[in-house]
Amino acid sequence: MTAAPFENLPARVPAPDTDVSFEERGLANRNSGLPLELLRHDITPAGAHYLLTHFDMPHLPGDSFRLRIGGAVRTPLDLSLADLLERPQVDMPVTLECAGNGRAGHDPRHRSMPWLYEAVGTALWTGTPLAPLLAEAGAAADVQDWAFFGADEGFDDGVRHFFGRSLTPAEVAAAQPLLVTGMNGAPLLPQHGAPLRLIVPGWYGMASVKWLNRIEALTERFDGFQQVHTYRYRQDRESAGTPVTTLRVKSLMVPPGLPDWYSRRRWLEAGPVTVEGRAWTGPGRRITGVRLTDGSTSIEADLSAPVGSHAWLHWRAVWDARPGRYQLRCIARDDSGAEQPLTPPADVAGFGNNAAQSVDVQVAPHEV
Ligand SMILES: Nc1nc2c(c(=O)[nH]1)N[C@H]1C(S)=C(S)[C@@H](COP(=O)(O)O)O[C@H]1N2
Ligand SMILES: [Mo]
Repeated sequence: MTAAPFENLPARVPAPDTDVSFEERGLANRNSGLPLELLRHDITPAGAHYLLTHFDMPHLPGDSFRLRIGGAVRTPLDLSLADLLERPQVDMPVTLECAGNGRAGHDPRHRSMPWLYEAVGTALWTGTPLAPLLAEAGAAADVQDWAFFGADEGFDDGVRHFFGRSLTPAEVAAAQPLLVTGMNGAPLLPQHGAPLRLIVPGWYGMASVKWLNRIEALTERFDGFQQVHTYRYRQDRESAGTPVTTLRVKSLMVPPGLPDWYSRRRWLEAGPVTVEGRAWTGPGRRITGVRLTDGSTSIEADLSAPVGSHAWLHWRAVWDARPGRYQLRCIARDDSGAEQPLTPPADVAGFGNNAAQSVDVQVAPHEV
């Protein structure tokens, strides 16, 4: 590790309260979330898809762009954007969620991007399958990992690095990642990784490296910062932890009724209310039910078919709203038997928080 190049950085110790720091507000302004009412769309409008960018977004003009595939391969490849566009193209709806989504629901809270619920979206990604290209490069027999690097560079914990992640050959074979140049039928936007990004269906967002310009075959496991120092589930700060990989079962609702501007508390009139939302889970698993509860009664939601094999489904339930104040919660379960917990799973960095959403709703007897 290189020596920390900064002095007196603010400590990223757990915050004992729910107030966010000045630095966290800066992160929140750079990294926008999905306005939950747009959960109504099967495919999230590109401008409303959440964003998470660690460093600065690099500017990579398409005409001079190259993707280099090297390391322990038989045939190193050096590809232009045109080369990639000539390859077979696939359109795939994929639900992407940031592993830190829900972090602000933890107490104490790790100081980082303070997401509530909104770091999720489903885009229609267009790209060419990764695996055939890696096969063309030809991994040496002893390759253990493929490392994927973005063109964006910066520091974290004093360590200078390009954003980089890896997948083992077995993970590549199972996940069927795409090398993506298009989003929702248009060229990839700069903030989503233009001109080229990886999409790893079914994995938390960090695996889907943006501004991808280098792939390396490694004969040992990748030890990059974003692989071994962060994106680990840890019960305490000292432990090595276990890697964050695929999505946990989760659901969200469109908050019903009218919002209060500041508190986001909801107001609605008594009577039947259709509550709708989305649910998703990890690869190879299937959502089997979503339950909507107001604290005393529970309703099983009607489920639509998933938008794709790696994308969320739509659900709806009719709630009989009676005067009073409620915490509405939706709780999804999948065919592995997993169900969303009511409280955040313990994790020091707030990763993988799939605790059921809670929406504060006030039901009035009469119109105001
Ligand atoms: N090069 C690069 N790739 C990256 C990141 C990044 O900061 N740099 N952030 C990752 C994380 S943590 C997430 S959640 C997703 C977010 O993708 P989006 O901004 O297109 O929604 O990109 C991933 N890929
Ligand atoms: Mo993320």
